[in-house]
This record gives sequence, C-alpha cells and structure tokens, in this order.
Amino acid sequence: MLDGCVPWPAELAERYRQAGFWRGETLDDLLRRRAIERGDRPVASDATHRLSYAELDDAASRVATALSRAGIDPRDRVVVQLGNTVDFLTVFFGLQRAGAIPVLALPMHRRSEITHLCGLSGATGYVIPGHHPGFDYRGLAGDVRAALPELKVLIADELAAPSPSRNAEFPRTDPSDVALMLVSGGTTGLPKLIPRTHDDYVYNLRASAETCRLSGDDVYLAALPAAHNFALGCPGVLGTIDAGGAVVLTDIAAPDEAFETIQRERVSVTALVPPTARMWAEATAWSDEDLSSMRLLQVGGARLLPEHARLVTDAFGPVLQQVFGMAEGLLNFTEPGAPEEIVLHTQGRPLSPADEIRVVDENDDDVAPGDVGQLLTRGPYTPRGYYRAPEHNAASFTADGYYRTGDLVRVTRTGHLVVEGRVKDQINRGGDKIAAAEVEEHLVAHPAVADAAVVATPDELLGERSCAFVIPAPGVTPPDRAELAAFLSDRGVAAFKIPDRVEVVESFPVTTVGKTDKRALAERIGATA
Ligand code: J2J
Repeated sequence: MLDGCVPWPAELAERYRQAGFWRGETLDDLLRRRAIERGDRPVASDATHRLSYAELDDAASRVATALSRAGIDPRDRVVVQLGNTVDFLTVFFGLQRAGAIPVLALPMHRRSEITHLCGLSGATGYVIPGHHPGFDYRGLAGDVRAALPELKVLIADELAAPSPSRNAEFPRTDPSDVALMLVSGGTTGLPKLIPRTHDDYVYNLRASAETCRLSGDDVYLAALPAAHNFALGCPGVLGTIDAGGAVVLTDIAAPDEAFETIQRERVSVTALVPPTARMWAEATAWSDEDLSSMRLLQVGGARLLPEHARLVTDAFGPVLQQVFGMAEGLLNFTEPGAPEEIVLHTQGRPLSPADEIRVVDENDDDVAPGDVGQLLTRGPYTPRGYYRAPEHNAASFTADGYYRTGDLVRVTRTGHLVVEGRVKDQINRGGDKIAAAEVEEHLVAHPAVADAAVVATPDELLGERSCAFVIPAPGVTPPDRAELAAFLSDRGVAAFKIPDRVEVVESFPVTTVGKTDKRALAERIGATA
C-alpha cells in the first residue's frame, strides 16, 4: 500500500481474499469489462451530455493520456472537485486508468479545505470544472496555487476533449493498493483522508449493489454529490455501473427538477439525506409527475426520524431503505422489503458477514446486548487508518484495528442498528458534517475572539445546525454573527461550516476534568450535546 497508509494485517487480507470479498479487481478493470459487455448501452447522462459504456471507456483513455501529458504519474494524488456531471465520471475513470489517485473534495469546499487537502495528500494536480454556473472554481484554483505554486490546475472538459493523437497505454494498478481517497467528516482540526483500496472499494460497491438488488435495468439518480461515499459507492454511481445500469447526474436535488428527471429518465434508485427526503415526500402532494419507476429510495447521512420515514413511505410507497454509513467504511442497510418496524425504526444491518462490530462503554468494555454504547467496527471495507495521520489514528482506532465511529448505537434483537446519538465533537447539519474543532480554530483567529466553542442546536428542517459560543477578547466590541461569518468566509471556509448562530458569553462552563463542558453550553440554548 502507498506510504502513509495503514494496511490490513496480512493474515486477514489473505482471509478476505480466500473468502471472495477481495477479488483482485481494480476500478479500471470494472469499467473495461463492462464496456466490452455493454458497449453502446447508456451509462451516464447529465443536463447536456449522454455517454454509452464504450464512450465512457474511450473518454477515460483520453483523460488518462491527457493527465500523463500534463505530468501526472501513477500513484500521484489528484484533488478532484467536480459537481455531478458526466465529467466527474470521465475524470474519475481517467485517473483510474492512469493509475493516479483521485482525492474527492466536495463541490462546496473552498480555499481553506482545498489547500489543506492538496497539501495533506501531496497532490500534484487539482481538477476543476471548465465552467460552473454560480461559482468561480478558476478563481479558487488561483488562490490555492498562491499557497501551492507547484500544483497543476487541470480543467475537466479540456482533459476529456477529443484529440487526434493516439491514447497512451498504462500499466495495470495493484488491486491491493489505494484507488481513491475520501474526505472524512472529521472531528478534529482539519479534514482527514481515507485511503480506499481497489479490493476494498470494489467489494463495498458490489456488495451494496447486491443488497440493493441492482441490475442492468436500473437507473440511478445521483442527486447527492458523487464525491461523497454514499452517492459514489453505496451502491451509488460506481455500483450502478458495475451492475450495468445507467447513471443520471444532477447538482439540483430540488423536488420539481428531480421529479421531472425521474419521470423522463425512468429513475429507479436514488440516495438522499433526510431533509431532502422529507422535502420530496411533501412535494409529491402537488406534483403530477409519474414517479412509479422509483423502486428504491435510500436515505442516510443523518438520523431519519420515524415520523419522517413514515412521510416518505406514505408518499412513495414501500421503497424506503435506511442507510447508516460512513466514508471510513462500515455500511448498514435495511433490506428492501423489510417489515415496517425495521424500515421505519432502524438504520439497518451491517453489509458484510465479515463486518465485526462492538458496542462499548467509556472503558471500551462491551455493553449488555441491546444497550446503547459507542460503535466500534472493523472489516473488509473499513480501512485501518487515515492517510498520513499516525497521531490521529492512535486515537481513532483501537490497538486491534477497530475504527471508533463516535456514534452511539444499540443493536436490536434482529441485528439492526439504531443510531441514538454520538460522542464525537461534530455537528451533523442535514448530513453535512462539521468538525467543531475546525471551526473553533478559525474563530479564535479573529482578533476580537478570545475563545470559541461550537455545538449543535436542534433544527426542525436540518436536524441540527451549528451554534458558536464565543468569549470576546478583553476591551473590544464583541463580534456578531455577520462579522464572524464574513471573517470565516474570507479565510476560505466552506459556507456550510459557518455557524448558524453566535452567542457571546463571558466564560465557558467546565467539566470536572477542566474541559469545556459542551453539553452544558448546548443546554443553555435548549439543545443537548
Ligand atoms: C444517523 N447518523 C448517520 C444515519 C450516517 C451512506 C450513508 C451515509 C454516509 C455518511 C455514507 C446515518 N443515521 N442513517 O458514507 O456511504 C452519520 C454518523 C456517521 C457519519 C458518517 C454512506 N448515516 N450518519 O454520512 O462519512 O455519525 O458518511 O458516523 O459523511 O454520519 O458521515 P459520512
């Protein structure tokens, strides 16, 4: 495995191979094979483009050739920041063909996050869209290059443009090596990178596709960012391509637009976060589009309340699937057709028979069956460490390789997990994860802020929003929310991380061990941390 990664122990890797979880297949093999089998069948479309399997395969070769000409070598990390367009797939598979490693930034990341991701990954390239309505990615790339002058900025549609020269040939990548890096939701300072191997990710997407019973007849709508694990590989766009189906990509999850797409493209599967699922359910009341092609509506990323799950099944019929997943690996699904008490009230069951889960107390001792505790997990698609993060790994993984999810769960008698809360210092803003510490570090950089603590506040629509408690520096006018929002924005922080609310206080309550008591802070504004 690439330097800076923590491999699975050799005996275990062997066991995963022998059991058939790891198949020795790369993501490039997957596309090549399907392109031979499916040829002219449609694979991907967005508002302006449509590609067949053969065309995607050809575009991947063109992109790989262009990348190599631009000086991108095998195993180079390349930060990709593309929305849900066909270009996302051509660039993703082009990087695979060239043996380079996509680092999947989210479209809403800004200078702070992108500079960090490029630096942390040691990226040689950064791919942005040629033109994008509503945001100037070229301007952002210019700002990032000011900090990292060696970085090659690559324009997606230029990489994929037809070229008269012959496509280069590339050596095959080792399937046990890193195929891509996902961005972690994070709990500390800045986002971490999760290296996912070909073996692990092909298993992840294929097992997900099997659980969801995907076939070549399925049409998957990517309405969440394809750069996010859920829409990428659970089963997402990659699982759909592996199953021989078609993918429709859009950046607009608003129901009127999405419903029109569902009707036009006969969409059968999609994945949503709870606030969007609820919005869609409510919108069916006034929509007259034909949504009868939908057979599976996956909802995950944040807790779906049973009453909202009910809204979804009332609106769409028995198509709801709850998904409790994480970019770090472990995925849980409610089975299609499972009884209502499971679909409405649980977040699903682990995907793989080789997923190991433990539910533990503060001392890492197992709680009694059915009790709530922190979820620990390891398995064939849960990596053993973040990239280049030994210190963080020591805190986030147990000595025997379990990932500490930071989620509080209980396991039902049927083996389904129910998410009851979390112990990690994170805000889940409608599925968008905010590491409190990251925002706090930005806030204390403001000259009028002596200290800051960011907590979650309950929100009817998003589930949670963020509230920053700030202690002003002595003798200054305390900054208000507008001031701090402008300050964070100037520092290049993604908009979803900017606190929704700011409370100025004189001091923070402390716990018995002298740490800021975030629970007590949250209680002050009627929230529970
Ligand atoms: C409660 N909390 C949930 C759920 C995730 C599929 C689905 C989601 C993600 C994802 C993903 C939840 N109920 N149903 O990668 O493939 C919270 C937990 C978890 C964290 C992971 C996928 N589903 N969560 O959300 O890496 O706190 O992945 O640990 O963004 O989201 O966040 P992320």
